[in-house]
Amino acid sequence: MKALVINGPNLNMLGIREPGIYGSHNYDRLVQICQEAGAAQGFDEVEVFQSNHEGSIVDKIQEAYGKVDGIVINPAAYTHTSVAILDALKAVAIPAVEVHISAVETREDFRQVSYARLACFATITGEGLQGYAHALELLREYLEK
Ligand code: CA2
Repeated sequence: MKALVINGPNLNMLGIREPGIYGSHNYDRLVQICQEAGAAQGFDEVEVFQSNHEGSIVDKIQEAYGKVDGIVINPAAYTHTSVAILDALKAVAIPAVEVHISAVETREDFRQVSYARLACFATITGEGLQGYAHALELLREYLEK
């Protein structure tokens, strides 16, 4: 079983600013959490990808078709704007979990909209970086059924 974790714009800047919202750990720690949690859940491989570019994220989702069993995605700011990422997730129809580090539901109005959520079977918010481990657990449970 292979899982793909996709992170959107600015998540590579984690730990540099806004620790009150996103915590003090950096992006390398996020990658480590995903790889450790993936192994603990029995995934053979967990690829962790980050891009600041919408089209690169769409390309990555398309490339996953036929190669990846499940996706964990934090589209970051593109969560609230990108029909292209939603359409790519729908096109490949790979089981997907949406994850947000912060509790987006308690933040600004513009963060209340999620396009990607419409193609995901679960959403995790407000659990910090451990939300990625939770997402991989939900993905493994879903794939086992
Ligand atoms: O809570 C999340 O995981 C978000 O997806 C993070 C995005 C934000 O636009 C979403 O509304 C919620 C932001 C990603 C990274 O932003 C940083 C900002 C300052 C310093 C470091 C990262």
